[in-house]
Amino acid sequence: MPQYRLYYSPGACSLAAHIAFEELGVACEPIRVVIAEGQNQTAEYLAINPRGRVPALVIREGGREQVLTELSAILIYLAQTYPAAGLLPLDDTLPFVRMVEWMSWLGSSMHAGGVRTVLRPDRFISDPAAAEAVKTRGTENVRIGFADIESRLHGRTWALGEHYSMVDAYLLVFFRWGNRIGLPMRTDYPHYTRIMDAVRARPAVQRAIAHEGIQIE
Ligand SMILES: N[C@@H](CCC(=O)N[C@@H](CS)C(=O)NCC(=O)O)C(=O)O
Repeated sequence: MPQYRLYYSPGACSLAAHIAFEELGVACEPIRVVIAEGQNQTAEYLAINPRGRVPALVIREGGREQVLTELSAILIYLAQTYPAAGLLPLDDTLPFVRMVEWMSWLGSSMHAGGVRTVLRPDRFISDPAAAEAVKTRGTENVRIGFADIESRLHGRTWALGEHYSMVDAYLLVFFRWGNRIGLPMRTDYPHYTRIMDAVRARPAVQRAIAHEGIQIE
């Protein structure tokens, strides 16, 4: 059985990987790397993930350690290593690619090109005077993204249909970020809210949230 260390920052996208471990009940040592305090840029952390990002999963097996980065890769690794838990649909082509479609879009347009422009405009423009304009335009883009999520979740039990999956956990990260950037998530996105309330009600999710010490409105 591999041993795991999961590097996470409270409320970062690493929350979805944290939830995955709680859902699996697989032992994992969660290691806090607080981005707001620059802990992701220390020499110690950069030796683990030179990209300076979380999540990073250290997999220790047979006396050897490997580091896996990128949330979607970590979720697929866990789903495939522990298939009985059904974290993600891996067996049939269409459900599988639907999951890849969600995770690709969340990781790119919604995260790197969306919420990040609002929370970290300094990464997109060096002139602090122009940062506000980046944030404003970024917020508009994020709202377009949330409207798209809302329409896709309409009439669904979970993001992928009848089965809860780690796509729902990933969506919870964005729901919280939406609140953080001041969007009225509960009033503007009722279908998204309904599913996120169901995600939050899961004991595994509550454990991950409590461990990270974060709030989700
Ligand atoms: N594409 C990466 C993105 C990881 C990422 O950007 N994580 C953020 C936290 S949500 C981070 O580590 N930010 C630190 C920084 O940008 O300095 C993934 O999906 O894992």
